[in-house]
Amino acid sequence: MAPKLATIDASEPLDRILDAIARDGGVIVSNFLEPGLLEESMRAIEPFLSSGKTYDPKSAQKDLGDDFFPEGSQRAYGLLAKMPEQITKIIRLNVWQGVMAHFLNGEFVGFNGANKTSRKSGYILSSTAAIRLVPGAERQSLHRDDVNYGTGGLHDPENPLFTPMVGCLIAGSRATYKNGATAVIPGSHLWGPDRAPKVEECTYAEMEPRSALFTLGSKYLVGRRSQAVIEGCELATDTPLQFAATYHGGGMNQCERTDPDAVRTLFAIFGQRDFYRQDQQEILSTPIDIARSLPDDILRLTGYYKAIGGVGFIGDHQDPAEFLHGDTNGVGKFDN
Ligand SMILES: O=C(O)CCC(=O)C(=O)O
Ligand SMILES: [Fe+2]
Repeated sequence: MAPKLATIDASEPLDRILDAIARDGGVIVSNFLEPGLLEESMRAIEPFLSSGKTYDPKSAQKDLGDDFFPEGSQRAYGLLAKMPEQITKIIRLNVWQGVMAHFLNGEFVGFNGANKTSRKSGYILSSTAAIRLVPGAERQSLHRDDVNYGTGGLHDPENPLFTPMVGCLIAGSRATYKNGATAVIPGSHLWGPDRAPKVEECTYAEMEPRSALFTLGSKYLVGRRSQAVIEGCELATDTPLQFAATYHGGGMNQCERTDPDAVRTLFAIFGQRDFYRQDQQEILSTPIDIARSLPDDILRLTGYYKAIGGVGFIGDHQDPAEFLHGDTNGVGKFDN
């Protein structure tokens, strides 16, 4: 098993948290939530998970492969609609904002006529979900969260840790090795693309409730400057290459139902760079009745279907187009 990820208390200087993420690709932040906010969050999400219905990994999410989401997990998406007060408080936390700002804000320089201008970009919510593992839940395959973006052509030599998104998994319950704590390979954000992750290389992000695991979902950009740190890949000397981020995946829940920690619940509250979206919000700009009358090829060109990697999903990883036609469907009306 790999050495454990660093655990740093939320009250520590933010730089310690940022340095650990840059070094290891991930960190556990203890006391990330106040006790009251955890209790509220668990109360708010319970009705959406307590049906006991486990997630059918073959229902809609094909983009990342049939087995991306393991058998035996329960998932509730779109948390801003399900627990708006609590998500509001969480994404206002200094640590959440500080980590997102550090890894996701950018600065771009260009000319507007003769004027050289510098503009800053920011971050927004990428996706939200509550993920519960019940006894018998299987291990998730080890993956890098940036796979959905496929940002293969991007290059920012000034920022070798360029990342489209950052993962944040908050422990709603205890997360133990036995109940399926997230497996993480520290340092794997520095690996080349040809190195396969192995279960033996993982550590497990065991957390007390209220802690949070941050992981990079980055493309690691590699030019000559940083070759020395790359393992498992031969590099042409002056070719900038991009590598992706920290390998991780949900663990396996090996508990008996009677175990006091039998159920593992995490809140995933991911952030992403704010420019990864359409320039004009065509979907919000188009009344639903007009959208319903548009042919499929136009809907596809307009963004009513997910990108190849799966970004742009709605509900249970479905294409937005699926929600246009059903009587009971419509904007904001989803099961998940
Ligand atoms: O359930 C977990 O511990 C991790 C989930 C995850 O990595 C994901 O769904 O992308
Ligand atoms: Fe993930």
